[in-house]
Amino acid sequence: MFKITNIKARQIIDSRANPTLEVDLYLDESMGRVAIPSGASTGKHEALELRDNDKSLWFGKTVYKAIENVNLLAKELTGKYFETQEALDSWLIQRDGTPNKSNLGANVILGISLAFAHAVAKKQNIHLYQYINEIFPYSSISLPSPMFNIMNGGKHANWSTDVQEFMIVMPKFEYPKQLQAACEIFLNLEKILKDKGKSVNVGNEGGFAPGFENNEDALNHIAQAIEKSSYRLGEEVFFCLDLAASEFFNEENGTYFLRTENKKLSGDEWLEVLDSWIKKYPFFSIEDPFAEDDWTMWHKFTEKFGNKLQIVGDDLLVTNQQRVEKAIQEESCNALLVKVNQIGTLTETLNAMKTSLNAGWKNIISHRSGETEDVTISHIAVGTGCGQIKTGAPSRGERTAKYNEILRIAESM
Ligand code: 2PG
Ligand code: MG
Repeated sequence: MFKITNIKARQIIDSRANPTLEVDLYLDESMGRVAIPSGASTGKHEALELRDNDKSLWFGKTVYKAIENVNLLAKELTGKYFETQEALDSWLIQRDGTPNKSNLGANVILGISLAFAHAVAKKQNIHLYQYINEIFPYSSISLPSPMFNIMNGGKHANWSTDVQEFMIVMPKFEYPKQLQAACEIFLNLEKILKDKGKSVNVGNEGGFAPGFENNEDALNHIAQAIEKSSYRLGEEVFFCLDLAASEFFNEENGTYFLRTENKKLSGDEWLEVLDSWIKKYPFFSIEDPFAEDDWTMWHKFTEKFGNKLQIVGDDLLVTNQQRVEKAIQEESCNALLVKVNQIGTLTETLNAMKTSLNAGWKNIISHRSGETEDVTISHIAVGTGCGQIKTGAPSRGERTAKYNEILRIAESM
């Protein structure tokens, strides 16, 4: 039994200069602290992130109402005992009473849920990843293989490319060798871009965002950087993409519009473009190839490539167990991108992961494009033994925080 003795909340800032919520939860002297991340290319089925929307203040992004809600819940929860994470999370879900947490705010609920997890781990004198594994015992503790997002585009980089994330993965290497290889490739990519007189400024997730005439050009530059670093593309290093296709889908006429290439494509035409890329480059994983409600195209894509590619649902699934179940039934993809703030409690996150795992799918723990120094997701990735994490480039402190935490975790194992 864990007795909540105090809960506090404050407004801090995230990596995009936006306010966000930080929550401290006390079980006597054991304090758990968590900062809530925030997306830019958010799925429309995500749980509600409560913001004040007062445009005269910080572009409407302040979270004072969320702090009030934490304070309100603090009054109700202080002195209460909870036996398990699930018991607390069920209490929070019921207290909110809406399907998308629009009453209290998913950021409020997640803050309390995750801060409780941190505090319980502390109280038990174990690492957070060990606590996660206690409540998610379906895979053993293991270090994840990262997808490093070394070239940014889409909404994360003012549309320098249509593709939001160009990532590399090295499934045959171990961590930290993967980190070393990613850093070497990243630095060689910087040199290549500089030699061509291109910008080496980075986007929201730390990857370069120089802008190209077409999306394939970005892949060609990364291929050069891999070669320059003496790694073998297609044997040691593979490409992954997050297309975040909802962001360039036109709901009115059902077309996909590639700005950099000035092409307006039907779902089938867009699938043909993807097919041509898949034939040409060694891909390991493709995320959100179609819009969040374009179920027909998701199914067509998975039918065609599902046995050779990891096909990842992010905006499609929003870490929501019901949407995962629907996607399993409709054979829409074969992997779940896991983002705690899309759903709002640790328990619901783990339930979605369990459903995905039982269907023979893969799970990938993910950051948001707006992040803080918080390292909770590194522990979730290790503790659930899911094998994969997506947390940006090896650049920008809020991204390196996660990679560095995995190094510390590795030492403690
Ligand atoms: C994504 C994420 C994280 P955002 O689309 O996968 O990379 O972006 O947090 O903006 O939704
Ligand atoms: Mg995504």
